[in-house]
Amino acid sequence: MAYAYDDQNIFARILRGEIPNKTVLETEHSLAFRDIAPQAPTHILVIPRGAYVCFDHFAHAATDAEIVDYVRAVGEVCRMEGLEADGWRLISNAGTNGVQEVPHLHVHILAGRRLGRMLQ
Ligand code: D5M
Repeated sequence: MAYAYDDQNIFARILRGEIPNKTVLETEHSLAFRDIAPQAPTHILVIPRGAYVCFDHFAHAATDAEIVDYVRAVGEVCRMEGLEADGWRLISNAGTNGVQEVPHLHVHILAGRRLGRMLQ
């Protein structure tokens, strides 16, 4: 499946510096910043700098360097925020059924409170 990327989506605008963000980590291929509407005491979004709509688009089209950088960035954010002690959750919504609001790949890192069961 071909993914059409909308370069006016809000995360593309953040990457271009058109909208401010609360940056947590910047790497060569990734950016982590705080969610504007946090669902937990720690709620951070990690995005690749490249124009990828969702996880499978990224997995198929990104370079190995981008993928390694992105996975490492997620882990580094967890380490920087000291999340290993009490745990955390990763979520990546995709498409209509996934209720993805922003069509640029992102993972949510949620932590700082006991989260409800979701996978039932
Ligand atoms: O979630 C998209 C997430 O993006 C949602 O939790 C709000 C967040 N969001 C939207 N605009 C901003 C800005 N400007 N800064 C930070 N966070 C933002 P989804 O998985 O697509 O449903």
